[in-house]
Amino acid sequence: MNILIPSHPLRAITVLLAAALTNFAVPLRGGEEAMVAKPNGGPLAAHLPVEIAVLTPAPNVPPPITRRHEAKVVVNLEVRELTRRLADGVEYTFWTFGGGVPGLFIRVREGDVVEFHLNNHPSSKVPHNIDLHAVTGPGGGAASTFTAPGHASQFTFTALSAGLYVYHCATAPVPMHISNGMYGLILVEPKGGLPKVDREYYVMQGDFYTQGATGEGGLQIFDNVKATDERPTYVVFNGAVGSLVGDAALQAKVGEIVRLFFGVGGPNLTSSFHVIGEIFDRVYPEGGMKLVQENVQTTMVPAGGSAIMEFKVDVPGTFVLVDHSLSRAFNKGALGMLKVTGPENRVIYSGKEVDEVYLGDQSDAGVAARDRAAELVARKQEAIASNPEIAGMTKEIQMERGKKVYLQSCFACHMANGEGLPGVFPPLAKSDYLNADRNRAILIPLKGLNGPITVNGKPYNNVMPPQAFTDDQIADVLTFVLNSWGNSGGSVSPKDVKQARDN
Ligand code: HEC
Ligand SMILES: [Cu+2]
Repeated sequence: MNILIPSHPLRAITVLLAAALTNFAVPLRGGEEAMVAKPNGGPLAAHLPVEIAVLTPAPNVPPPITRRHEAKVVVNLEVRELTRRLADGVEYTFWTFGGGVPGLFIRVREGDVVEFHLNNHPSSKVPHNIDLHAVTGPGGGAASTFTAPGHASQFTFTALSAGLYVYHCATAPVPMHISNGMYGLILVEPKGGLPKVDREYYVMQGDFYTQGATGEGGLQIFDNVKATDERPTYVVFNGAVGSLVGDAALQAKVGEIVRLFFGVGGPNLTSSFHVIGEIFDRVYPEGGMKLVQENVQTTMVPAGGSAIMEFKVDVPGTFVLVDHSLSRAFNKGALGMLKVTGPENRVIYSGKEVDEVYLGDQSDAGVAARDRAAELVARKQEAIASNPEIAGMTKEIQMERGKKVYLQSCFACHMANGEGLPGVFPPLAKSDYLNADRNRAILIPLKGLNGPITVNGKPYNNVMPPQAFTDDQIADVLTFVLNSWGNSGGSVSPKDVKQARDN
């Protein structure tokens, strides 16, 4: 994001806040009060037993709810902005509900009163909120949960209607927040619970828009033109190409009934969801609870929608989950696997394996090739790093890259020429504190810094949040700072940063 040229970080937040609110026709205050207060003036659900919700990362699902009464359920969800693998050799800075894409799975029961806490980690760069489609109220909770970095919000809602619902961030620009991975599922179980099955899994499809073409390596950034044109570079299950293949494939045994909780975060594409070689015995279309369709081959799931599929696995083998708009599956990543083990049943299926035809580069051989290639790339990089001529060029490249990182974050507080802000943000220019101890300096962007320090004879006692950058970026920005504005020089390598991070 490059819309902010703040002279102070708080001003940046105010600008964003104003921008976000103008995009909502919902009164912030009024909505909040209406939901928190009860006619009798007492706190909501004071009479109910209190439970802390178990939240799970995909593809896991929290255990079924066995209680047969209502409860007050406390949900704690933390927003983190994290750089992770999107495809082989491709990194992306995801904005996450709980540390991964999709966000943590939430499971409550019809009639439960949900006390929702949205916490935005201090390392985040922008504010976020949450719109849960399970909520009846302004913005699905968005109006009450707008949360700046380092802040926490709370609101309470009653889960009135059973169903499987998408939740997502609704902070402007909304398509960008969703494109960065800000979606997940909340299941409101019907009062009597769902029928018992042997396995439950959580899968969400999402479309991603990177400035580089599909497969182009390195840290990729969000491309707003492609997003607006709905031309994704990746369409994936569970936040990355290959997140459900190889050792990460879903598992089941012959004879078991599998239930998939499937959602589409979007922001733009619908899914023609299909499992190659299976028929869904039952589908709860659109995540609703009233109609159950039987014997379905492919179910259409809208953006911001969901479906539940149940099927018995009768024969062993690898069953491939796809969006049956198949270019997405074979060229953009919307492909996962369910591996079923157990005895053959020649009556149902004769046994000829077709894995290689269907799986292509996601087959076991493909995954092994990927791992071997990654190992060789790492070895090549090591050999390059130890060549002195290349080392000199590396430093220059680092300086330029580091400047970009500096302008993305540090300058908001330490100012464009590292001069700082008297009494508030210490200078990085000619900083005796910085130059005195390189190893200590590496830790500052990694872990943050607070408490009293003295820089160039002047006292500071403020908080610097940890900076959510990759090891490469932190190495680059420190190298840039150490070689700018009269500092002592030297360089920091990604290896140095990794060492500091691990210690
Ligand atoms: C949100 C504001 C903010 C941002 C962004 C920020 N810092 Fe800081 N930084 C501070 C504050 C405040 C301190 C002093 C903390 C204290 O008082 O203990 C500090 C201290 C430091 C120090 C040690 C003191 C000195 O002046 O030498 C270094 C080095 C530093 N920051 C580097 C960075 C780098 C590099 C970045 C970008 C990757 C960065 N900071 C981003 C606020 C910020
Ligand atoms: Cu957001």
